[in-house]
Amino acid sequence: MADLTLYTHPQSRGRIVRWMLEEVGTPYETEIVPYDQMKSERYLAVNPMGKVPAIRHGEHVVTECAAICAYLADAFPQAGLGPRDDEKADYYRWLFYAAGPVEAAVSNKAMGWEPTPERERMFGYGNFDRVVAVLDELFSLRDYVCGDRFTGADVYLGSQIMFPLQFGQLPERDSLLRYRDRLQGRDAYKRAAERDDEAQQQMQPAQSQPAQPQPAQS
Ligand SMILES: N[C@@H](CCC(=O)N[C@@H](CS)C(=O)NCC(=O)O)C(=O)O
Repeated sequence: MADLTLYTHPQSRGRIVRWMLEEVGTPYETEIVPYDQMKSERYLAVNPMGKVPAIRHGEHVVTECAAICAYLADAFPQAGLGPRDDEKADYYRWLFYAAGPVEAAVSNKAMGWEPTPERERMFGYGNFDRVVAVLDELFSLRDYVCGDRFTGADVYLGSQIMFPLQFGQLPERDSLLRYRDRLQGRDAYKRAAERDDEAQQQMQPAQSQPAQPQPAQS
C-alpha cells in the first residue's frame, strides 16, 4: 500500500494534483470524493474546508493545489521538479502569483464581477486585463516559469491558464496558447488526464457535478 493518497474528484482542481503526481512518478492511491460527501464528517477530518484536492503523505495532510505541488516537488527531489537555487525567485514568485492574483482575477471575472477602477488598489490582482497582460508578457519571453526548464510551478500556473482557456475565461493570446500546447504535450499530463477521464466515466451521474465557475448570465 502506497503511503501517498490523493483525495480528488475528476471534475475538479484535483486534476492539477493528479498531473503533479504523474510528473513525480511515485506510486499513489486515489480516493474519489463525490461532491455530496465533501462536507461529510469523514472527509472534513482530512480537509476542514470540505474541498478537494488533498493528499495524505504518511502522517501529513496537505491541501491547496499550489501548496501540494510545492510539497511534492520538495518531498520527491529525484523528480527534479523543485527549483534550483538560481530558479527560486521565479518559481516562488509565479507560483504565488498564480494562487493569488490569477485565480482571483479569473474567478471574479467569470462570475461577471470586476472591481471598479477606484477600488482596484484594494485587490491583490488590480484588474483582470493587467493580469492577462503580465502572463502574456511572461510567456512571450520564456517557455516555462523558470525559463527553459519545466518545474512544479508550471503544473500549477499552467493549470491556472489552461482551465480558464478551456472555459473561455481567458483571452487566447498566442503566448498562452503556445505555453498550453507545450504543457499538454507532456506524457505525465496525458496520463493524468486519461486517469481522470476514466474515473469520470465510472462515476454515477448523481456523483458528478461541474466545479468550474460558470460565467454569470446577464
Ligand atoms: N483553494 C483550493 C480550492 C479547492 C476547491 O475549491 N475545490 C473545489 C473543486 S474544484 C471543491 O472541492 N468544491 C466543493 C465544495 O466547495 O463543496 C485549492 O487550490 O486546492
